[in-house]
Amino acid sequence: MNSTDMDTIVEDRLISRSEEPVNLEMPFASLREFVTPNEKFYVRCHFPVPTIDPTGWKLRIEGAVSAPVEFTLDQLRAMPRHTIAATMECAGNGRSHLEPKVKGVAWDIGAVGNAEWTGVLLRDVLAHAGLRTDAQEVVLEGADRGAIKEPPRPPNDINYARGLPMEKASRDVLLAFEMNGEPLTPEHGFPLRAVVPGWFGMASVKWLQRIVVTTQPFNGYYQSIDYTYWEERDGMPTLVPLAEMRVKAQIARPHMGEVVAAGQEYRVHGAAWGGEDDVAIVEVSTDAGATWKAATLLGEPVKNAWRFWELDWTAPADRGTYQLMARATDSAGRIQPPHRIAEYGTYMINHVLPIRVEVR
Ligand SMILES: Nc1nc2c(c(=O)[nH]1)N[C@H]1C(S)=C(S)[C@@H](COP(=O)(O)O)O[C@H]1N2
Ligand SMILES: [Mo]
Repeated sequence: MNSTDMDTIVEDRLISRSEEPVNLEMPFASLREFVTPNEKFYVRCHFPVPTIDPTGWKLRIEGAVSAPVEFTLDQLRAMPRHTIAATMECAGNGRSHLEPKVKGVAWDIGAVGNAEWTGVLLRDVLAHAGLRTDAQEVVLEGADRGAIKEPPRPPNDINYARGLPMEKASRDVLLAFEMNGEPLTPEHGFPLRAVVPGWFGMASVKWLQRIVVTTQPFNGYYQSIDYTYWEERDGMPTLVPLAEMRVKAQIARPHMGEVVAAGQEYRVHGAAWGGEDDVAIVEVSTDAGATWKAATLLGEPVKNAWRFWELDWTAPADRGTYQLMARATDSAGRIQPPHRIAEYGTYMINHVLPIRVEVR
């Protein structure tokens, strides 16, 4: 093994964060493929994975529509299909790095992946049902259900459900039956899931069974109690449902605590993504944030997908502990914050994360 491979053997297997419900993350240091293979794509579930028989399964559309309709899987597959790329990041990705420690799945930085999703547009399905003029939101309901354990909690079992504003729902949301050319696996939402491009993962409801068009904002559990953050509106802190992803660059190599040989030529690389805007700049600091250098963005930008980047670094001749950092800026000029933003609670962890490297 030459020195470039020192301490760089990383397994491809997903890391288990919990068994029931199943939560798995990708070892981010194993980042190689622009399109994350299905078996390397993180899994985030709130309840046990439901077993769904596709022959009896139907998607029901109801609420503020001309008439309720149902679609079988075959009917959906016969509609005009679209394939889109979308990077999906769990809003809690990076949580284990928060100080002080907070509750929730203790993700490292691998609760993110990029896939090609095939399915039908939500707006085509809504058009079949006919939207009423007073339609305001689109609530997506999954087939998975269970009890919430921590108060404040609804007294009975609930289904996982999330609402979307009509503007987003009728623009680019996909109802996907395929992930990277394969039927969805049970963990990723078989037979049908939503893919909400540019938004944190919680919006992309899996195991879809029902769509309810509402005339009022939906205030379900995962919209009001969980998956919210504090935003200052008219001078008042207001609870707002999480939505768009925040611009972020992550370093895949070196990984936290990696040992690098003194004076070694090292390729620092990783991925960057944001919400609905493209990544414009990635900068890297190899001196704990004192100075920054532009990294090279690789390939061409793909709408709603992450962008790989790299920077050649010569490890210092002096042994010691060094801190590497990456930060991204999107095309709207938004940049990663240097420090944690308290209002984000246990979510939207996009402040600059120092990666400690041991130079020997
Ligand atoms: N029905 C349902 N949909 C869901 C969830 C869930 O628990 N149930 N988890 C959400 C969250 S928090 C994330 S991050 C993504 C993860 O999708 P994945 O497991 O395919 O990576 O699914 C979302 N959709
Ligand atoms: Mo998530």
